[in-house]
Amino acid sequence: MKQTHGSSETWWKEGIIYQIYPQSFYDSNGDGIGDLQGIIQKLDYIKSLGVDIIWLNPIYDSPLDDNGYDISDYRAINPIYGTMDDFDEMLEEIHKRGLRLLMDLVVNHSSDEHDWFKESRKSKDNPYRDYYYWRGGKSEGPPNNWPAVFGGTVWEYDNATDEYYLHYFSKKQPDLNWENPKLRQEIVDIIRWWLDKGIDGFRLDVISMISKHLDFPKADGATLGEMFTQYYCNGPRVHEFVQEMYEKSLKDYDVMTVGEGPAITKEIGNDYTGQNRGELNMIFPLDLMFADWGPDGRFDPGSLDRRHIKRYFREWNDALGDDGWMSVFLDNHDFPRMVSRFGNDTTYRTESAKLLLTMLLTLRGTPSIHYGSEIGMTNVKLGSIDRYKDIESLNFYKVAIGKGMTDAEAIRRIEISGRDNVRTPMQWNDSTHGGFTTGKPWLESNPNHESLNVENEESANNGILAFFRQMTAFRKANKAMSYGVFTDLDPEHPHVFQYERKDVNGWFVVVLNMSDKITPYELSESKRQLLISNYTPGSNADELRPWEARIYSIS
Ligand code: ISL
Ligand code: CA
Repeated sequence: MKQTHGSSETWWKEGIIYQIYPQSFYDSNGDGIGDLQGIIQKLDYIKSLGVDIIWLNPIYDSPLDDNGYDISDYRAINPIYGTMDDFDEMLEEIHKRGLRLLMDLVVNHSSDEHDWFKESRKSKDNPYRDYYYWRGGKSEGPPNNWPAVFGGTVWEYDNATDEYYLHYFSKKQPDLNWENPKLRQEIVDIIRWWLDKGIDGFRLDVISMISKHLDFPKADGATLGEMFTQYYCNGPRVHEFVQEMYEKSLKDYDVMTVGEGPAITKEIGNDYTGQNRGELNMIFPLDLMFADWGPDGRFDPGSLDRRHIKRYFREWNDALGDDGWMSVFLDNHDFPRMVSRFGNDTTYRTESAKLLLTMLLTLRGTPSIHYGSEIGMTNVKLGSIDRYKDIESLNFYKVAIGKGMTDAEAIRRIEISGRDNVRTPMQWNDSTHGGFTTGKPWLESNPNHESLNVENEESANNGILAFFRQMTAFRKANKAMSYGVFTDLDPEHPHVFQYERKDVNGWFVVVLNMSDKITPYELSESKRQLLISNYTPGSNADELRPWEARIYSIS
């Protein structure tokens, strides 16, 4: 990871990330679970999209309490996905096609089934005791009153030693103690082990949470969002830890890193990614993903003013300047499908999916596309709780029903915000389960696979897939899309996003009508030539049709 940030050119600024949720991509052996051989079989398809970097959600050994974000062995492949030989073959096939592979590094916590934790819980003087946070209770209760992200408290009582251990997420995800230099060395060793295998980088899960406020103060009535900013994230030693990790491992390799985590705000984005920091190459800023949540978080969804989306990109762009870098994304395995959340997934699904892809591929930052977005996959309505799989939704349901919420209301909220929306099987064709598996899928396929699928898209001329390929090619052909200065040309408009990208290589104006409404709109540049649009050119250039997206080149 050479520290070539700022305006200097490098592959990870020009690349396009394609995210694969391994469980849901393609099942090669009929057990209902996507696997590594399945990914290998689809690499030609992935290559055909014009993307460059595959980001794979965790595939390590894991009891799957949180679908792999609970790792029990950092150097083993979960047998449901295949073997280490399959992995090596996959990596080779990826590289053969000129693609790269990012792995997900989950080192804020491990699984409670990791050997370290099994040892740690045995006794207070076990050599692994300090790999985790153990604290005594206070007057018959836990050490403090902090809420866990997936419900309940962050402290779990353990009988064996009569103490509590810390877990910001589920109780099967105990937090690793980064204060312990031995633990930090273990992580460096794991990173080097994978990099020596030849992978091309990491997405670092909740990296903003690895340093704790060790006094664990009592928090009064704070929401989860407030807990993130005040206590859980950006702890006192976080930068020291990330810098040490970089120094001892990443800096010796030409790989990329993208850091994820709540509360990485605009004010501190460059502390993580600034070119002289010796930390990360880029971040996934999450604030837009949380922007329409109410005080009760994810399952308290509200609506979002389009101006907020514009402001998010504008302000992050200004904040990072020429120093840091970000990835541009509108969904991932944690947040609803972008076309359902930011577009219109019924009347204008095709138009709005294309508009959102246009936005992703013309902003400043490395685009990250979640599998299925290239065909406009949508949220799913499964209707009853026994059909949902995600721990976060299941825990929410239990608590909500316990507090008196009706089943219908709880399901409604899960249908809007739950993470299973973005984890349904990839829709390859119109056969049973969308051609994802010949068996019974681990999570039901979205019934709309009957019409919405890759095969249909491949044969459609004006499909979303063809448009996506056109857009990736456009981005590749024009370096101004990677490096050009971004300027929001109309910050005040309630739903039209008009911006330019400009450098010595080119000058482009992008116009996006983020609305169901026909919108009269006068363009600011007159010497323009229309290059790409999600509609056939109309007679009236000064009127934007619903979800119309246009890219002009300016002379
Ligand atoms: O979705 C959230 C809360 O409802 C976020 O706070 C989310 O938990 C946060 O973005 C961290 O996500 C990552 O770490 C989690 C894992 O469940 C997610 O899948 C992962 O992306 C714990 O490892
Ligand atoms: Ca399988």
